[in-house]
Amino acid sequence: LEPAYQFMARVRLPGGVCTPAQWLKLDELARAYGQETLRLTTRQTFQFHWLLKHDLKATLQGLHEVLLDTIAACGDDSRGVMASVNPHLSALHAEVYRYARQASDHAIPRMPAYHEIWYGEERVASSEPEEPFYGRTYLPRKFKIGFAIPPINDIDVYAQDLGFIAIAERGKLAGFNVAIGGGMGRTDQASATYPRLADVIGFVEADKVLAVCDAVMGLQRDYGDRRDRSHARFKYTIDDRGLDWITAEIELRLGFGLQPARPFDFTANGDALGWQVGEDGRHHLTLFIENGRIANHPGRALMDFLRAVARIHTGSFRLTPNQNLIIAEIAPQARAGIKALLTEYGLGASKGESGLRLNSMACVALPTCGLAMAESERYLPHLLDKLEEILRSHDLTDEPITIRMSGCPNGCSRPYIAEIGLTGRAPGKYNLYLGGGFHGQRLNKMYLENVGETALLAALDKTLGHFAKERQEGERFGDFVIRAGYVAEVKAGRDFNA
Ligand code: SRM
Ligand code: SF4
Repeated sequence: LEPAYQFMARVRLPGGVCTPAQWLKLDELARAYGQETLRLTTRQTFQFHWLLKHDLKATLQGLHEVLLDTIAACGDDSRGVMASVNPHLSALHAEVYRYARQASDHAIPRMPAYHEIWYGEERVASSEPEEPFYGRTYLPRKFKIGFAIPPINDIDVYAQDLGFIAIAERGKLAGFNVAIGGGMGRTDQASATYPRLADVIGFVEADKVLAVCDAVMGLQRDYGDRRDRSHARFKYTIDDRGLDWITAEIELRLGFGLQPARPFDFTANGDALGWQVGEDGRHHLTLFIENGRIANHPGRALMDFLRAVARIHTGSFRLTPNQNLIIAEIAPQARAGIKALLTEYGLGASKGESGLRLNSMACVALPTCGLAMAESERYLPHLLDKLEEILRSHDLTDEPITIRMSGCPNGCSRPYIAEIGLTGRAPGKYNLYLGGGFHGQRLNKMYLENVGETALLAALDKTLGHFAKERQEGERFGDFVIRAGYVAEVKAGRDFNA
C-alpha cells in the first residue's frame, strides 16, 4: 500500500490562448481528478491541484487529446511564454501571439521520455545526442520569456528574464525592443538575493526573435551560476558581469548588432475589465477572476458558467497575466447569449469591487504550495474586505491601485512591482512593501517587516489617507509614497535591500 501522493500539474499554454474544446477537456479533467477546481496562474496558464498519483496518467493523456501538455511548465528550462492579451488590437495581437508560440515551441526540451512515460509510446533506442540546445545539464535555473504589446504591460515585461516589447509602426509590427534580466525571487535575510527589473538593450526586427532567444538563453546556459541555486538566475549573471559585457556577448552570438531601442509607452499592467469591441468588430468580455480560482460557489457558479460558454462559444478563451479571463472573439450576434448565461449562473451583477481588488493578485500558497510560509490566495480576499472599508473612508473606492500578495519571498504574484506588496514570513505575518510602479516600471521597497494584520491595516490606513488628502493631479499611490517620504525610490535591484 502506498500513501495517497497528490500532485500539481501545470499546463503549457503559450500566450494564454485556449480553444473552447480545450476548455471543455480541462473542465472535465478538473471535475474528474482535480477536486472540481481549476487555477489560472500569473503566467497565463492552468494548474490542477490535488491530482492523485494514479490519476496523473489519465490527466496528461486527456490533455494530449486536445493537444495540450505540461512540457517545460516547470524545470530548469524556458517556462511558459507569455503574451499580452490586448483585445483592442486584434491583428497585432495575432501576430505577436504567433511569435510567442514560435518561441515556446522553439525553446521547449525535445525529451522523448515525456511521451514514453505519459502516452505509453515505445522507447526508441536513439543514437541522437541528448537535448540539442539544453545538453545534459539544461539551464542553471528556470528562464522566463514574455511578449508585451504597449500600451499595456499586462505581462510585466520587466519581470521576465527575456522580454520582447512589440513596436508597431503605422499599425504594423516593426519588431521588438529586447529587455533582459528581470526576476522576482529572493530569500528573506539574504541580501545577496533581490528582485530585479529587466533593462531594455536594443531593438530587433521580428524575424530575429528566435535568434535572440538562442543567443540570450545560450549565454545564460554557458555563464549562469551552477554552484549556488539562489544565485543562478540570469539577473545575477547580468549584475555579476555587467550589462555592457552581456550585451556585447549577445551581439557576438547573434552575429549582428542590436539597433537602438525604439520609443514606446506603457500605461498600466492591469486588465481592462468588462466588454470591449476589437478593431475587427468582434466582442470580448474580460472577467475578473479573484486570484485566478475557478470553482462553483453557492449562487455564483463560475465553473459551470464557463463550461456552458465553452459549449456554445466559437471564438477563444484568453488567460491574462493578472489571473483573469477573456472570453474572446465573440461574434456581435452571440453577445446576448453570453450575457444570458452570466445572469443564469449568478454572475450578471457587479459585486461593486474596489479598484484595489480589481488590481489584486495572490499566489496559491497554502494549502498546496510546499514553500508557503503564510496564507495568500485564501487570505487576500478577506484582507481586501477590510481594506475596502478604509478605502471607502478616504473616498478611494474606485482608485486603481495594484496590490499583490505572495505566501513567501519567491514572489509568484510578482509582488515586488506592486504599489502595495505583501510577502509571507510566518502564519499571519507579512512584509509590507510600498512604492512599486503602476505599470510595472519600478520595484517597491520594504516599509514594514514581519507584521500582522493590525499593523498592516494601520499602515495602509495612514498612507492611503495621506494620499487621498495630498496627492497631486493624476498621481499614483506608488509614486506618492515615494514623494511623501514613506519609502525611498528603488532604481536598481541591487538597491532593493539597501
Ligand atoms: Fe512560482 C515555485 C506557483 C509564477 C517565482 N511557484 C513555485 C511552486 C512550483 C512551488 C514549488 O517549487 O514547490 C508554486 C506551486 C504552488 C501551488 O501549490 O500551485 C508556484 N508560480 C506559481 C503560480 C501558480 C502562482 C500563481 O498563483 O499563479 C505561478 C505559475 C506560473 C506559470 O503558469 O508558470 C507562478 N513564480 C511565478 C512568478 C511570476 C512570473 O513568472 O511572472 C515568479 C516570479 C518571477 C521569477 O521567476 O523571478 C515565480 N516560483 C517562483 C520561485 C522563485 C524563483 C527564484 O528565482 O528564486 C519559486 C521557487 C523556486 O523556483 O525554487 C517558485
Ligand atoms: Fe508558493 Fe511562495 Fe510561490 Fe506563493 S510565492 S506560490 S508561497 S512559492
